[in-house]
Amino acid sequence: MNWELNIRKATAHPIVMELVSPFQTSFDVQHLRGGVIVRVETENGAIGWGEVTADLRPNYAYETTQTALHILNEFLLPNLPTIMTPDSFFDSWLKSVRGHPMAKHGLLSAIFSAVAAEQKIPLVDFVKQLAGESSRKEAVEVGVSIGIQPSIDATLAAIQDYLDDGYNRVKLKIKPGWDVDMVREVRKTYPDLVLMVDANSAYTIDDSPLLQQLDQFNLLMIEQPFGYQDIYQHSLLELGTPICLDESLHTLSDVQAAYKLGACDIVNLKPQRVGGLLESVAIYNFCKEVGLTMWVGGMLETGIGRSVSMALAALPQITLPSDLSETKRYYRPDLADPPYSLIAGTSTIPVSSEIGLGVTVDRGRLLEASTRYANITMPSESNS
Ligand code: OSB
Ligand code: MG
Repeated sequence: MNWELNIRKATAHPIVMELVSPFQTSFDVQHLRGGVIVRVETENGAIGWGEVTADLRPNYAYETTQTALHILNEFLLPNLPTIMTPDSFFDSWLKSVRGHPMAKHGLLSAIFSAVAAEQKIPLVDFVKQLAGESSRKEAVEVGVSIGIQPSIDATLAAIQDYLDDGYNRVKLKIKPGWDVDMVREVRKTYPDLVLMVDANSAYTIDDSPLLQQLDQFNLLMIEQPFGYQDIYQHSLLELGTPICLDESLHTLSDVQAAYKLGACDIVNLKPQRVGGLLESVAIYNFCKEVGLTMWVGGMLETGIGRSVSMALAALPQITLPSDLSETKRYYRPDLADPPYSLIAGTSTIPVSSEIGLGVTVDRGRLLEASTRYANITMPSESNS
């Protein structure tokens, strides 16, 4: 695929979004989500948008809203090549910044959605071409990720609400003290539910006997039981339940190492965590070649980031349900329209066929979200 992009202006807008309900994981309880929205404008007048999901606190990953702003404003944006071509992404510009994958993903998303806008094609078809695929889905199979609840009853009620909405795959967050007994109760009530758990790195190899008890519950997978940078210890874990890696996989090379060591059966392909769509597509093609199963992870992103993740999840070899739920489950209102919603009676969400990003950013709501960011001084005071 050939294209050339001439960027006139690129800006980064920090945001704080208010979640419709708090989201609790093994590492945090979240009421607010920080991030940065990137906007690019081309010489031809096309607009592209992207989202950096780096949060107010460095707990899922080391990046924060402020580090992303710093990397974008001081390094990536001032040195943007004036003319971009497919090859120029691998030149010294992107490589000159080590790490900071979420900042890079936000900027690359804005660039690619501007390219799609100029080419007058939906982003999903741009991603399809980037991956070298000849087809893509019209709708994406999705599940819902449910945070740690105050009680078993609250967990069962939350599950029932989402099943009523139409979701048919549920992911439950677990942590030490909130695992085997909780899952047992859920299984009793929902013997046939497609169910999985995500530990967000809360366990160590010494917990292996406890994790083995989860094998009796017929889980689709267990996501990221061990350290956020670990691959080796995951390879030592003997489980009947398939192991999925999230936090540990930062690059294609990590995925290759995990595959070779037998550390993961399933890949959570999260574009934010691997530095954008280019690395995502490289990982996608490796997994396709060796037969590793994939799905696309979420980071409570707004419709802007979600459009990009939806485009990735529309690739044919993403065969498991992705963590890309309905917009109303995160933000009311979102920063972009229209909201993503389930097709009634299914657990699928249609991919946008609009030209470019696929959603329209509401400038007023973006300004409100930026004002919320400006009014936050200490994340530790205001985020809980
Ligand atoms: O571990 O997959 C995760 C949210 C933020 C950071 C990490 C994770 C998550 C989720 C929610 O599980 C996924 C979503 O619905 O966006
Ligand atoms: Mg996860």
